[in-house]
Amino acid sequence: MNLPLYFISDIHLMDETSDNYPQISKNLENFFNHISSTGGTLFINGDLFDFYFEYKDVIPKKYFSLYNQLYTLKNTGVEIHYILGNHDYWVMDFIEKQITTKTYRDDVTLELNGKKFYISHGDGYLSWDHGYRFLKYIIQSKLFTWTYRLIHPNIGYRIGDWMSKKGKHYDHSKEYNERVLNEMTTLAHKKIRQGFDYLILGHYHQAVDKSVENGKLLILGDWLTFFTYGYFDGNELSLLRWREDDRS
Ligand SMILES: [Mn+2]
Repeated sequence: MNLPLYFISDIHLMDETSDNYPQISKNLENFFNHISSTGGTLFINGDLFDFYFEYKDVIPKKYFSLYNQLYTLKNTGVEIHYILGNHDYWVMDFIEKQITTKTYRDDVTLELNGKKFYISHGDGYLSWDHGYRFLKYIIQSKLFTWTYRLIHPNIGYRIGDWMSKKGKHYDHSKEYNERVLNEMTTLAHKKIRQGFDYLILGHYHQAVDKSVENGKLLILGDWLTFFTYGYFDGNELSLLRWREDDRS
């Protein structure tokens, strides 16, 4: 696996006609161009799309420019590893084979340059969230996916867009963010005691770069308001902010 490693999460890409799409798309394109200029490997920690559902013979056209950007990046020799989030779990072979190098439905572990990484979207880890874990189990089941695939795409996307916008509460209170951070810090201790150096998560829409024992917890922020990314140069892991003016 080529260095450096880049990690992004929670882009929650929506319709090309949505207000912030042109800016987000431009930022992404510049970021991907930067990666192709340095080489390396890109990890997407989930929720790339706000809603994605792929059918056997049909893909959603509204993400065409993103497909093009990722396809171009992949063809420059950059590996793209995509850990599916709760908003984009329903991919099939188009994303798995054409757009990414590898797609994962579970957490990913990796050892590189003597460092052990535990990489996850991060959902389902809150101790109080039993209802969520049950819902996740249902909607990610083969039966649910198979049944949903029978719905006409026009209707399936109507429902999906409605659901994803209904769930749009990405600005959390300070108190909630602190509770989440406490839980993820506990999880980081656990992972580090199991022998990992780094726990890298998305999902929680907060940007955290925190030393835990001899390792680190990174919560990657998002590309809606933070525009942050994880960066591993071979020795150190850090959370950086993508600033257009630094690179133009
Ligand atoms: Mn998520």
